[in-house]
Amino acid sequence: GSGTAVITRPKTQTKRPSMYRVLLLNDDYTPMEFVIEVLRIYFNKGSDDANRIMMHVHQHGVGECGVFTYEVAETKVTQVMDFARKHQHPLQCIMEKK
Ligand code: NFA
Repeated sequence: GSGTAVITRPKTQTKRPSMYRVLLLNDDYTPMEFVIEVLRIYFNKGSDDANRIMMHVHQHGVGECGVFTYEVAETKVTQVMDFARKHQHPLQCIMEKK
């Protein structure tokens, strides 16, 4: 405030960005092949990884597709939700802070 001297210490250290998990949620209607396609197209997974992650989501209810910075995670969620809606599947994709 007025008359108060404030000395700030210059901070040159670079902060690491917060990371976000992108998750797929299971449902009863989205075809397994569609989920595999999502994992291959939007998360750059090979067939074996894509199958494993899809089956994990199918059996456990939720599974991790990848970990990204905020803007990248948000873009993946939007792209997957738009793709699912376009094909009239109820697949849900969400992000959470690690
Ligand atoms: N449970 C879906 C089915 O049996 C497959 C699925 C897996 C859906 C992973 C969503 C996520 N057709």
